[in-house]
Amino acid sequence: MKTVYSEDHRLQHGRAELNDGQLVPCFEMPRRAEIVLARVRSERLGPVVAPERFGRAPLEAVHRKPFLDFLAGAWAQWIAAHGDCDALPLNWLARGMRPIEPETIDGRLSFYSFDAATPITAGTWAAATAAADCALTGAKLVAGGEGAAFALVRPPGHHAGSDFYGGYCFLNNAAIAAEALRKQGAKRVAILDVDYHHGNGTQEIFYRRDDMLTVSIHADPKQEFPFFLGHADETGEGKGEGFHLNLPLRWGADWSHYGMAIEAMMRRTRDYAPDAIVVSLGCDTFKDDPISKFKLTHEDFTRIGAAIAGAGKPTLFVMEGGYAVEALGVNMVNVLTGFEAARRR
Ligand code: OKP
Ligand code: ZN
Repeated sequence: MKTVYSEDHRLQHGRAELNDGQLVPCFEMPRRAEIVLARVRSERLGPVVAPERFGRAPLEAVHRKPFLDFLAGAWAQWIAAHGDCDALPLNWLARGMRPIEPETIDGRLSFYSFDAATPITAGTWAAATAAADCALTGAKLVAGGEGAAFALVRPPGHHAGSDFYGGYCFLNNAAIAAEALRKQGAKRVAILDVDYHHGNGTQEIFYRRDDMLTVSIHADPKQEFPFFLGHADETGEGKGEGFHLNLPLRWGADWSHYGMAIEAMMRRTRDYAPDAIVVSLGCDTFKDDPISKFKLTHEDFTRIGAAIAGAGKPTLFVMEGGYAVEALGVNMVNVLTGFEAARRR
């Protein structure tokens, strides 16, 4: 399969995030993409192609305009107020407070974000839009009959919602690509999220819709970030009721648990009979991931790819998390080669 990649991901290189009570170097770093690219090349997955530029319209199909305006202009407003250091929020709304957008940059960061792990830097907007363009290029390849494609992107996207950012995510690359696939003729699209963390942004964006199935396997929000979405009883609202499936697993889950969740994910996907699949591909389920508590092995990622191939649908893989950086190339590409090997059978 083709890999869509842009070097512009390097423009997002935040210095620090708040983790376990300390400001630590960002886990979401440029080297993540570089190690995956090296593995794509050494395993001869297929050609690496540059993205086309799609502009604002496909972003506006998923995100609210005021939020996009905020993201595009946040750095300029931050540097005018505080000088050249990464922009992080310091407080958020709680129950009883009013969601009125403040004027100052500190207030606006608080208004549009949900964590202190997602620094806005000079290159954030350029990097995030390049990632969205890669996902959109992948969607175009898949809509054009490619069978499968891989958008090798960072920053990731699945925590970004219609009007909020957080969890290292600014624009929801997978959601933007899924919406583009709908506009290019797919009647139903399934978004399968196998990142360790719940895809809260993706779910929020499509929660009232029945033309997008969302399925997420993730650490139980009673134990894990993002904490406030991803429970098993969340199944959709309005006509979206029954088109959103959450499969939370407890800390310590290994293939004996994860494999059953993958089977449930693929059963629901087959019932839905989508015209295309978008995979939010996180490999932070790996046993050595520094911020996660699942126990998947290198081989388990091959199994995930094979299971997804079983649906037999045009499939776009969009990179999300994975912070055991040295192992990330092997784990990501194992999913993709596992998919291709199973599809050839
Ligand atoms: C982004 B993606 C753990 C803190 C978690 C944010 C995690 C964002 C994950 N001590 N901080 O889903 O991989
Ligand atoms: Zn994750």
